[in-house]
Amino acid sequence: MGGIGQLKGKIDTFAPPKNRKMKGNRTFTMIKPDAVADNNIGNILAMINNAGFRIVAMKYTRLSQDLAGKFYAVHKERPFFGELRDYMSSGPIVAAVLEKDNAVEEFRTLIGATNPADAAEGTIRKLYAKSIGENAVHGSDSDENAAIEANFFFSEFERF
Ligand code: IDP
Ligand code: MG
Repeated sequence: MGGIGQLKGKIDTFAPPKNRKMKGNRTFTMIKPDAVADNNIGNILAMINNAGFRIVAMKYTRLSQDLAGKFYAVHKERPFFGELRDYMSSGPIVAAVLEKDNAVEEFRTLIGATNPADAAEGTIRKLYAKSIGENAVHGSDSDENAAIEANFFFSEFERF
């Protein structure tokens, strides 16, 4: 046997062991209009940094109705879509990209359940969210969506 068959074993020796394969190390977040209006930007950023996330990109901005609808297009068939679009365009937000090993999952743990009534003690939503809709922060739900959402707000020159 020759050719590729012979090379295969050699190539495999350069591949990282499967048990060292790590989930993505970046996620995307927004501090939502209710938390910005309540002057909780500083408190929430402190929790994010204290939990070991590094801020890779950040901006203070405001979504139009149209952009809020585009960002949450995945929810357009849900009964709360109109309410969500109105709320997310109702005032300024802080958008940021965060870095940590296994970032998506770790950040979802830090923010807590969508409904603050169900969120664990000490989570951002437990501390600062008002309701299932006005729930203080966004956190990506997968590595793929984290990349899509980060690209929605930031160019490659705005990430460090
Ligand atoms: P998540 O933000 O925890 O991932 P999703 O189910 O993806 O939750 O919903 C996106 C956002 O839509 C929520 O963060 C919240 O702001 C809003 N939302 C979700 N469920 C409801 C609802 O039942 N009523 C009003 N707004 C909702
Ligand atoms: Mg979600």
